[in-house]
Amino acid sequence: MLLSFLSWFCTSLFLNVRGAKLPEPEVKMEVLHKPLLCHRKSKYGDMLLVHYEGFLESNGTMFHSSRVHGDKQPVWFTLGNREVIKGWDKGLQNMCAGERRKLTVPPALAYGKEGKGKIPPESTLVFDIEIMEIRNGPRSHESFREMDLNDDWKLSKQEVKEYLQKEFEKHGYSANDTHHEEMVEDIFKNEDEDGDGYISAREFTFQHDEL
Ligand SMILES: [Ca+2]
Ligand SMILES: [Ca+2]
Repeated sequence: MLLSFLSWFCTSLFLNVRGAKLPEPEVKMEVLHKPLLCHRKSKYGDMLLVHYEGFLESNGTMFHSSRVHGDKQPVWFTLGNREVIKGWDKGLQNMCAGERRKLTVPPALAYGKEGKGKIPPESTLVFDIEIMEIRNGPRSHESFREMDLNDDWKLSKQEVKEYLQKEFEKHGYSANDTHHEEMVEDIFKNEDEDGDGYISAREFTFQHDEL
Protein backbone atom coordinates (compact mmCIF):
# COMPACT_ATOMS: atom_id res chain seq x y z
CA MET A 1 0.00 0.00 0.00
CA LEU A 2 2.69 2.40 1.05
CA LEU A 3 4.83 1.40 -1.89
CA SER A 4 2.09 1.93 -4.41
CA PHE A 5 1.29 5.29 -2.84
CA LEU A 6 4.94 6.25 -3.04
CA SER A 7 5.18 5.23 -6.63
CA TRP A 8 1.98 7.17 -7.45
CA PHE A 9 3.38 10.18 -5.63
CA CYS A 10 6.69 10.01 -7.45
CA THR A 11 5.02 9.55 -10.80
CA SER A 12 2.75 12.52 -10.30
CA LEU A 13 5.64 14.62 -9.04
CA PHE A 14 7.63 13.59 -12.09
CA LEU A 15 4.74 14.43 -14.39
CA ASN A 16 4.29 17.79 -12.75
CA VAL A 17 7.91 18.65 -13.20
CA ARG A 18 7.83 17.44 -16.77
CA GLY A 19 4.59 19.27 -17.44
CA ALA A 20 5.83 22.53 -15.95
CA LYS A 21 6.62 25.07 -18.57
CA LEU A 22 10.33 25.68 -18.73
CA PRO A 23 11.32 29.22 -19.58
CA GLU A 24 12.38 29.69 -23.20
CA PRO A 25 16.17 29.87 -23.31
CA GLU A 26 17.33 33.40 -24.04
CA VAL A 27 20.41 34.94 -25.56
CA LYS A 28 21.92 37.68 -23.45
CA MET A 29 22.99 40.63 -25.61
CA GLU A 30 25.32 43.47 -24.86
CA VAL A 31 26.26 46.17 -27.37
CA LEU A 32 30.03 46.74 -27.26
CA HIS A 33 30.21 49.26 -30.06
CA LYS A 34 27.63 51.02 -32.18
CA PRO A 35 28.69 53.05 -35.23
CA LEU A 36 27.40 56.61 -35.66
CA LEU A 37 26.04 55.91 -39.12
CA CYS A 38 23.67 53.06 -39.74
CA HIS A 39 22.18 52.72 -43.20
CA ARG A 40 20.29 49.53 -42.56
CA LYS A 41 19.78 47.00 -39.81
CA SER A 42 20.19 43.27 -40.10
CA LYS A 43 17.04 41.18 -40.45
CA TYR A 44 16.11 37.60 -41.28
CA GLY A 45 17.15 36.68 -44.81
CA ASP A 46 20.09 39.12 -44.92
CA MET A 47 23.60 37.93 -45.55
CA LEU A 48 26.04 38.99 -42.85
CA LEU A 49 29.82 39.10 -42.95
CA VAL A 50 31.21 38.76 -39.43
CA HIS A 51 34.41 38.47 -37.48
CA TYR A 52 33.99 36.68 -34.18
CA GLU A 53 35.63 35.22 -31.14
CA GLY A 54 34.01 32.42 -29.17
CA PHE A 55 34.70 31.56 -25.53
CA LEU A 56 33.51 28.97 -23.05
CA GLU A 57 31.69 30.82 -20.28
CA SER A 58 32.82 28.23 -17.69
CA ASN A 59 36.54 29.02 -17.84
CA GLY A 60 36.96 31.78 -20.41
CA THR A 61 38.86 29.57 -22.90
CA MET A 62 38.71 30.90 -26.45
CA PHE A 63 37.68 28.06 -28.79
CA HIS A 64 37.69 30.04 -32.02
CA SER A 65 38.70 33.39 -33.43
CA SER A 66 38.03 34.17 -37.08
CA ARG A 67 40.83 36.77 -36.97
CA VAL A 68 43.43 34.27 -35.75
CA HIS A 69 42.39 30.81 -36.94
CA GLY A 70 41.83 29.25 -40.36
CA ASP A 71 42.23 31.66 -43.27
CA LYS A 72 41.74 34.62 -40.89
CA GLN A 73 38.87 35.87 -43.03
CA PRO A 74 35.47 36.99 -41.76
CA VAL A 75 32.63 34.58 -42.55
CA TRP A 76 29.41 35.02 -44.54
CA PHE A 77 26.13 33.43 -43.53
CA THR A 78 22.41 34.06 -44.04
CA LEU A 79 20.62 35.24 -40.90
CA GLY A 80 17.62 33.21 -39.74
CA ASN A 81 18.32 30.24 -42.01
CA ARG A 82 19.72 27.87 -39.38
CA GLU A 83 23.13 28.08 -41.04
CA VAL A 84 24.54 29.04 -37.66
CA ILE A 85 23.59 28.19 -34.07
CA LYS A 86 20.16 29.42 -32.95
CA GLY A 87 21.81 31.87 -30.55
CA TRP A 88 23.31 33.74 -33.50
CA ASP A 89 20.06 33.74 -35.49
CA LYS A 90 18.29 35.22 -32.46
CA GLY A 91 21.06 37.51 -31.24
CA LEU A 92 22.29 39.17 -34.45
CA GLN A 93 19.07 40.86 -35.56
CA ASN A 94 18.74 44.64 -35.81
CA MET A 95 22.46 45.22 -36.01
CA CYS A 96 24.29 47.87 -38.03
CA ALA A 97 27.38 47.21 -40.12
CA GLY A 98 30.31 48.04 -37.84
CA GLU A 99 28.39 47.13 -34.67
CA ARG A 100 29.93 44.79 -32.12
CA ARG A 101 27.91 42.68 -29.74
CA LYS A 102 28.63 40.30 -26.94
CA LEU A 103 26.25 37.34 -26.93
CA THR A 104 25.93 34.88 -24.07
CA VAL A 105 24.30 31.78 -25.53
CA PRO A 106 22.88 28.96 -23.37
CA PRO A 107 23.61 25.39 -24.54
CA ALA A 108 20.04 24.90 -25.82
CA LEU A 109 20.70 27.63 -28.41
CA ALA A 110 24.26 26.46 -29.13
CA TYR A 111 25.65 22.91 -29.23
CA GLY A 112 23.45 21.43 -26.49
CA LYS A 113 24.03 18.04 -24.88
CA GLU A 114 26.41 16.89 -27.58
CA GLY A 115 28.93 19.72 -27.71
CA LYS A 116 31.13 20.01 -30.76
CA GLY A 117 34.90 19.79 -31.25
CA LYS A 118 36.51 21.89 -28.52
CA ILE A 119 33.11 22.68 -27.02
CA PRO A 120 32.15 20.29 -24.20
CA PRO A 121 28.51 19.15 -23.76
CA GLU A 122 26.13 21.61 -22.06
CA SER A 123 28.39 24.63 -22.58
CA THR A 124 27.21 28.19 -22.35
CA LEU A 125 29.13 30.14 -24.96
CA VAL A 126 30.20 33.78 -25.04
CA PHE A 127 30.76 35.44 -28.42
CA ASP A 128 32.26 38.78 -29.34
CA ILE A 129 30.87 39.42 -32.83
CA GLU A 130 31.50 42.32 -35.20
CA ILE A 131 29.38 42.80 -38.33
CA MET A 132 31.62 43.83 -41.21
CA GLU A 133 28.97 43.97 -43.92
CA ILE A 134 25.25 43.40 -44.50
CA ARG A 135 23.90 42.38 -47.90
CA ASN A 136 20.54 41.47 -49.30
CA GLY A 137 20.00 37.76 -49.00
CA PRO A 138 19.53 35.77 -52.20
CA ARG A 139 15.77 35.51 -51.62
CA SER A 140 14.99 38.97 -50.35
CA HIS A 141 12.43 41.41 -51.62
CA GLU A 142 15.28 43.90 -52.14
CA SER A 143 17.18 41.49 -54.39
CA PHE A 144 14.07 40.98 -56.47
CA ARG A 145 13.48 44.73 -56.87
CA GLU A 146 17.12 45.17 -57.84
CA MET A 147 16.89 42.47 -60.51
CA ASP A 148 13.53 43.58 -61.92
CA LEU A 149 14.86 46.34 -64.17
CA ASN A 150 11.55 47.29 -65.84
CA ASP A 151 9.44 47.03 -62.65
CA ASP A 152 6.88 44.60 -64.06
CA TRP A 153 7.19 42.33 -61.00
CA LYS A 154 8.63 39.45 -62.95
CA LEU A 155 12.15 38.54 -63.99
CA SER A 156 12.96 37.83 -67.59
CA LYS A 157 15.96 35.71 -68.61
CA GLN A 158 17.67 38.90 -69.75
CA GLU A 159 17.18 40.56 -66.36
CA VAL A 160 18.56 37.54 -64.52
CA LYS A 161 21.52 37.42 -66.90
CA GLU A 162 22.34 41.09 -66.41
CA TYR A 163 22.15 40.64 -62.67
CA LEU A 164 24.53 37.67 -62.78
CA GLN A 165 26.99 39.61 -64.93
CA LYS A 166 26.93 42.54 -62.51
CA GLU A 167 27.44 40.27 -59.52
CA PHE A 168 30.31 38.43 -61.17
CA GLU A 169 32.01 41.67 -62.17
CA LYS A 170 31.58 43.05 -58.65
CA HIS A 171 33.53 40.07 -57.38
CA GLY A 172 36.30 40.52 -59.93
CA TYR A 173 35.33 37.78 -62.39
CA SER A 174 35.44 38.53 -66.09
CA ALA A 175 32.11 38.47 -67.87
CA ASN A 176 31.84 35.09 -69.58
CA ASP A 177 28.63 35.02 -71.57
CA THR A 178 28.21 31.31 -72.33
CA HIS A 179 28.68 30.51 -68.67
CA HIS A 180 25.95 32.98 -67.72
CA GLU A 181 23.55 31.59 -70.33
CA GLU A 182 23.93 28.16 -68.80
CA MET A 183 23.41 29.50 -65.30
CA VAL A 184 20.28 31.36 -66.39
CA GLU A 185 18.87 28.19 -67.96
CA ASP A 186 19.60 26.30 -64.75
CA ILE A 187 17.97 28.98 -62.62
CA PHE A 188 14.83 29.03 -64.75
CA LYS A 189 14.59 25.25 -64.71
CA ASN A 190 14.39 25.39 -60.91
CA GLU A 191 12.59 28.65 -60.28
CA ASP A 192 10.10 29.14 -63.11
CA GLU A 193 7.58 26.69 -61.73
CA ASP A 194 4.69 27.48 -64.04
CA GLY A 195 7.01 27.54 -67.07
CA ASP A 196 5.86 30.91 -68.45
CA GLY A 197 9.44 32.06 -69.08
CA TYR A 198 9.45 34.54 -66.19
CA ILE A 199 10.24 34.26 -62.51
CA SER A 200 7.43 35.96 -60.65
CA ALA A 201 7.89 37.60 -57.24
CA ARG A 202 6.06 34.66 -55.68
CA GLU A 203 8.22 32.10 -57.45
CA PHE A 204 11.30 34.03 -56.36
CA THR A 205 10.58 34.43 -52.67
CA PHE A 206 8.89 31.07 -52.20
CA GLN A 207 10.99 28.97 -49.82
CA HIS A 208 11.74 25.63 -51.42
CA ASP A 209 11.97 22.62 -49.15
CA GLU A 210 15.66 22.16 -49.74
CA LEU A 211 16.46 25.70 -48.62
CA1 LIG B 1 10.99 42.48 -65.17
CA1 LIG C 1 6.92 31.79 -63.94
